Amino acid sequence: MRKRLLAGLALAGALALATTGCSSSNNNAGSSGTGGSGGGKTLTVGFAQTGSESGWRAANTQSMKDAFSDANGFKLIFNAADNKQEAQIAAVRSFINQKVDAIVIAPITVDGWDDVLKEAKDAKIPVILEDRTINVSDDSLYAAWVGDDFKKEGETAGAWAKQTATSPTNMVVLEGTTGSAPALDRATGFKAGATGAPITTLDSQTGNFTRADGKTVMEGFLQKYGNKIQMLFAQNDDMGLGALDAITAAGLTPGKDIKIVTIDATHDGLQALADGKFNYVVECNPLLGPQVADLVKKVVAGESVPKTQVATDQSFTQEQAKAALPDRKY
Ligand code: GZL
Repeated sequence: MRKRLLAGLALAGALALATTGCSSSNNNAGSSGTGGSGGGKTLTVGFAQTGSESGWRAANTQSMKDAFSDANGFKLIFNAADNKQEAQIAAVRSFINQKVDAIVIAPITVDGWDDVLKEAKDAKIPVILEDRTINVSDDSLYAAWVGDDFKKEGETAGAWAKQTATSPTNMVVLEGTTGSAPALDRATGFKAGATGAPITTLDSQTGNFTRADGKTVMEGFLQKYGNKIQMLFAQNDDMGLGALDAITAAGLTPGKDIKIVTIDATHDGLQALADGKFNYVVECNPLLGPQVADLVKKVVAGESVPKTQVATDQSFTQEQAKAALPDRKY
């Protein structure tokens, strides 16, 4: 039976911990040095990031680089795979060949991970997942996952859409990367949250979580449906921001002619919300670095760690965005 760690099953709350007796030892050479924990030596960690597709990703990458610093006892080997899973798997294989002490992956898509994770297990290199979840035949192939509850984010967006659609409403959807956990789970969550709402989905296509593709796909929607479109659900801020250009170019007013709900709550997304161009934004916290670094040290030291850690997310109205913007960290 294929197992999928569904963030939505994770308990609500700040850091839902489902402790297992998970531990790992590895006898890799790693790099010798001082300052790290994990027995005092510097830990060499390979991090396979998705790419640099969005503002959220930039914040997540910075959080990880800040946490996996020399001063914190790490030597970080960073790879961004340009959102190509085959490149990301190749990066993991490279980390295995370099005999790193641990591997961290933000998996681009949910499927295709069994083989390379088995190779890491055979090499006695622990794997920690951050951000996105995966489908695996055996969840002992990774030590732990830290991320956000995508299904809950979708439900929150769907509940807002239901509350907003007081009469029959035509909606279009900009989906995230095809086959990625956030795209799959946010869609599932939105449907659950919007159950019973008079919302008709005219079209739903991937914009690959990028501004450029969000704009291009929205241009296509507008050419096809014009002012029949009354609502846009963009599965991340960046696609929504790209769509703004298309909407205004079509002579329509975003936030008024087309109500817009997005997910991430990056600075630019909250700015669009505060400016009245978006109508509601659900947060997906990218600042996961400290939790992941703590997990890596514990796993390498053979300590028991929680299998899942779920970050807390909030949501924002236009007024809440204006109040939050001055203190936002990303
Ligand atoms: C969500 C993350 C998604 C963001 C996008 O945790 O995987 O990928 O929502 C990012 O902005 O590209």
